[in-house]
Amino acid sequence: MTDERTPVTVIGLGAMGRALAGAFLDSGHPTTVWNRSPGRADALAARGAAVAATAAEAVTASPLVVVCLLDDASVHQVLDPVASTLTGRTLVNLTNGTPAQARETADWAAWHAADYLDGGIMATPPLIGRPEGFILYSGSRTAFDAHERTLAALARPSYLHSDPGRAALYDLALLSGMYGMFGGVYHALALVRSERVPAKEFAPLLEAWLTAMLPALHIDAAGADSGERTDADASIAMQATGYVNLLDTSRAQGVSTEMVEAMGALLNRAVAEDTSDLVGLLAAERAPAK
Ligand code: FVH
Repeated sequence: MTDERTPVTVIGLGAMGRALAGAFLDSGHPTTVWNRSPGRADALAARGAAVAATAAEAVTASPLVVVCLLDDASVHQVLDPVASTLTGRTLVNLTNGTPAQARETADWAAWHAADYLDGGIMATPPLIGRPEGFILYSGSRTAFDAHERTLAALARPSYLHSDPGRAALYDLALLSGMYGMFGGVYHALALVRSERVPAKEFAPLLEAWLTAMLPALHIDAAGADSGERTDADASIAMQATGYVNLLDTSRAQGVSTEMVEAMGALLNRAVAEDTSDLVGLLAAERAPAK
């Protein structure tokens, strides 16, 4: 277990990287930062961060190196040329990516004798350093145990699995839930606006409805695991019939149906295949990666 003053390096000073570095500084960690474009470190430097001149200098400044860049390609553009400097350090990659990319980067880090944790940030920059957000980690358990207290400065750390791809899988699945929900929200708001109802007047009802429906996800989750989803309370055939009204009304009122077509198609497929297992229709079962 490290103490709260473990030196840390943050590579990537976009909106999220600046928030991460700021949280480390607030927690008293000696913090070194580096960014491709100069200038983004100025406010952090004023708060006490050391600004490295090169990525190699940044890596060698700390035993714990946190990277938060745009995507997997940018991670490798920055780190591949300085890979040898990672030997003996812990690399924590908080860049959004795929499970396959996480596993490849873990193998790459192991090749360079670096401990590796992949992370999925479930927070926006303003939530970093606050209790509402959390960060999912997978990969080296040893690295997580050694640095858990330091990483807690960013957001509540949650270790998932030794498979480095697990955090990315959960991250993407959680984003899927969020984007699906907001897609429906945007459609709902467009629908009421099409009759000039103030969206702000309708929003509390939408919140109450979504909140009431949310616990149903546990029934769907249990059904997805067992393959024995029943639709006794709300049959799929009934839902498919009612859904036509949603689509027809949208079209009649000039509201784009692009956000809601897919669910209608899935309901129709479930009716055609005589199943209420919507998750089963979507999922292609495959063996766990590791
Ligand atoms: N911001 C958010 O709300 C979300 C919350 C959940 C996690 N995501 C992920 O975090 C990664 C970084 O996101 P960000 O918001 O910091 O993104 P930007 O503000 O656009 O900053 C991007 C940084 O990446 C650098 N960069 C881009 N391409 C390269 C490259 N080829 N070589 C080196 N660095 C590169 C960029 O540098 P610069 O443009 O300032 O020179 C920024 O530092 C991301 O994976 C989110 O999905 C954020």
